[in-house]
Amino acid sequence: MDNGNLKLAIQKKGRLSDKTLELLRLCGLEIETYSERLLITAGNFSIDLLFLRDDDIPEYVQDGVADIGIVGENVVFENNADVDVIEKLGFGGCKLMIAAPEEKLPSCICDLNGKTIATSHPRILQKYLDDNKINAKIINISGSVEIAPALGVADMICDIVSTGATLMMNKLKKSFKVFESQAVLIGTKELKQNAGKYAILLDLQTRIRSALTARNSKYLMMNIPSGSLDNITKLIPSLKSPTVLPLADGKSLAVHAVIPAQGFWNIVSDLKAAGASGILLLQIDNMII
Ligand code: PRT
Ligand code: ZN
Repeated sequence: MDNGNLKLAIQKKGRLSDKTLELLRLCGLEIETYSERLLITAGNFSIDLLFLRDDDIPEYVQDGVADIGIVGENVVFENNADVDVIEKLGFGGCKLMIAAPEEKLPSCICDLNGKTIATSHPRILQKYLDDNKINAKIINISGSVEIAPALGVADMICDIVSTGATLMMNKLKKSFKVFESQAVLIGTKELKQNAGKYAILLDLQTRIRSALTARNSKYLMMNIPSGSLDNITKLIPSLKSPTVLPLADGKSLAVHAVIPAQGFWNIVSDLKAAGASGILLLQIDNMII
């Protein structure tokens, strides 16, 4: 029986599981440790979580068994699933790359003609080859693709690369990038027709965007001599104009600002040189946007 809750499919156990649960908790969902259960309801939100193998998620969402899902973009495209990609989630980033032993490394894409390429992403690879008018043979392997050249099964591989350590261990070198992926929120095409569930999705989407913006931002606090306010505000890559408060000593100000997380270390020495002291950088859990 449909209880009216939005059904969200997530990876049960794998590379996306921890980050997915972390994001959902940042969105305010209460999720108890799920152990071996396949379905749980969030404590305080009208969402049921379905724990699945990642390969099954696009189809479950396409067929409406789950309303939405969190899965790698590569899996969505590989399964050719008829779903909407609602939001990119900024984790689980990886690249699907052609890699080969040094002596067989292609120097131009035309070198792939006539070659045998092992992959667990045959559909994405075939599209890439077609787009580039290359005629190569694809061997579909479900796991341990990286050992195919050493076994003589294929000339090269097309596999997911994140740090590159697996390629190095197998004496393979990267060549062309076939696809770039990250975790995405997907939804069934029929979702808008269910007003109740669609409203829950919009609420969840606002929370996800707030959590993602917060993750990329920090709250900067510092004290500065009153005379250096102009100099200092020019240095801060603030998302909004900073908050400035007078301190009790009559000659200093406290300056607070939300800044992009990445740029902070580039401005620290300039802030200090301009007289800033007591610099604090705080994590932000959520930013309502
Ligand atoms: O059991 P289930 O079917 O649910 O999981 P799975 O084993 O099929 O997938 P899983 O958990 O390994 O990966 C889930 C998703 O994470 C993938 O679909 C990608 O979207 C994303 N992702 C991010 C990765 C990687 N990084 C990654 N490095 N998926 C796989 N890898 C593998 C890759 O296949 C290769 O064997 O890691 C190896 C390369 O890693 P590096 O760091 O050595 O380059
Ligand atoms: Zn899988």
